[in-house]
Parts: sequence; structure tokens; C-alpha cells
Amino acid sequence: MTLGGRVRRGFFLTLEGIDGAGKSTLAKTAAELLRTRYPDVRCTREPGGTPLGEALRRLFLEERGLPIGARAECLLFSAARAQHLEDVIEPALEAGTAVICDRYVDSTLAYQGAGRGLSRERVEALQNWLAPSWRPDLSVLLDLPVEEGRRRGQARATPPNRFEDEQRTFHEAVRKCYLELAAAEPERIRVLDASRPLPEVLEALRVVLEAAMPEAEAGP
Ligand code: Z5A
Repeated sequence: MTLGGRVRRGFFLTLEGIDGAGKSTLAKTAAELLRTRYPDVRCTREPGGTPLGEALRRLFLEERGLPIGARAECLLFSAARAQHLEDVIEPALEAGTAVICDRYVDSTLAYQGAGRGLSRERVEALQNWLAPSWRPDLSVLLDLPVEEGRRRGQARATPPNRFEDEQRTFHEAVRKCYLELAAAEPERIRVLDASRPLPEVLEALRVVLEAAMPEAEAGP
């Protein structure tokens, strides 16, 4: 498998879903499972993973009053991703590391495309430009009704961010887009019912991950 023309030896897993779907919770179990096959596992997130990404994350999630238009929002998430790919994701995959990324390109298609109403074609074209071979080996979509995501989010102590503040219709559009993306790419995007009790979701994750990981190479 190649990444931007170079040999790619690691495994690239992304976790997606609406707010509060359980991505951070599942990342820990995914890391344990990947460690059975890969000597190094790197957990990262978007926006984030680099000094630029973390600075933009603070800007998005903490500066609630700062006006950011839909196109600027899309470009800023994409800028953070370009840096993340260059500094973290591509070098790790090339070194044989398994990378788990909490949100990736599908988030931009769902939030900035469907949520903010930007043209899907333009958002996709931008992603294809900055990450020509951006496709993860596996993307796990944690699907959850919007109301349940809100309920889980409200249990947190932190104040709602600019996305959590959005109307229900915004989050419904995001969820719908995620499901459409999964229907269009069923091999890459596996949908898990995140409303089930956590042990069941973790078991479903184990099953899809085991099936997606390449067989261990035979020794010399
Ligand atoms: N964003 C964007 O617009 N465009 C982009 O391109 C990118 C991002 C990359 C990033 O915030 C924001 O940026 C995000 C989209 C936007 N919008 N928001 N908000 P984030 O990724 O940090 O925010 P988040 O998605 O809301 O993360 P989160 O709140 O931490 O959700 P999570 O990681 O999916 O859930 P969790 O923390 O693992 O679980 C939430 C709670 O539910 C927690 O108490 C768990 O114990 C509980 N939980 C988890 N699973 C279960 C089950 N199965 N049953 C019961 N309870 C559960």
C-alpha cells in the first residue's frame, strides 16, 4: 500500500461520529487491540496532534465568541490536517506505526459540508488536494441519535463549544451525512450502534478491527 507514492507499512484507523458518540472512549480499546499486531501505536486527534493543530483546537473550542465563517472554518480544519499529515500521520505510517485518529476527513465532510452547507464537491476537492491518499485503512463510525449525544455531552463539566451550541438540525445533518458516507464506502467505513451498552460497543469494535487488520507476517 502506498501513501503519496511512498511505501506505507502501518495501519490507519479513524474514529468518527457526532459529539459524545464515544470516540475517545473507544480509542483506548482500539490501541490495546492494535498493540497485539503493531509494536508502536500512536493515538492522535483532529483538530490537534501538532502545535498548530492544538492552537486551532483551542481557538475553535474555547473562543466561542470569535466569528468564523463556514469557508474559513473549513480551511482552518484543513490547514490543521495538512500539518498533522506532514508532521505526524505520514511519518508514523511510513515507520510501520498504527495510527488512531479521533476525527479526520469524514468530520470535515459531515460538519463543514452537511452541517455548514458547503458544497460537498469543494470540500472533497480540498481534502484530495491536501491529502491525495488520505483514505484510512478503517474508519469506525459510532452512530448515535442526536438526543443521546447531547445527553452524554451535558454530563460533562466543560461549557458547550461552538458546535455543541448548534441547533438540532445541524447535528441531524451531520449524522445523516456520516451515514451516507458509510453507505457509499461500506468497506472502509464500518458503522457501530453507539447507543448500545459500552461493553457491547467495545466487542463490536474488536470484531471489525480484527477483520480489518492485515494478517501477521510469518517470521523468517
Ligand atoms: N470538527 C469539525 O467541525 N470539522 C473537522 O474537520 C474536525 C472537527 C476534525 C472537535 O471536538 C469539534 O470539531 C467537533 C467537530 C469539529 N465538534 N464538537 N463538539 P471533539 O472531537 O473534541 O468533540 P467531540 O466529538 O464532541 O468529542 P467528545 O465530546 O469527547 O465525544 P466522544 O469522544 O465521541 O465521546 P466520549 O468522550 O468518548 O464519550 C462521551 C461520554 O459518553 C462519556 O461520558 C462516556 O463515558 C460516555 N459513553 C461513551 N460510550 C458510551 C456508551 N456506549 N454508553 C453509555 N455511555 C457512553
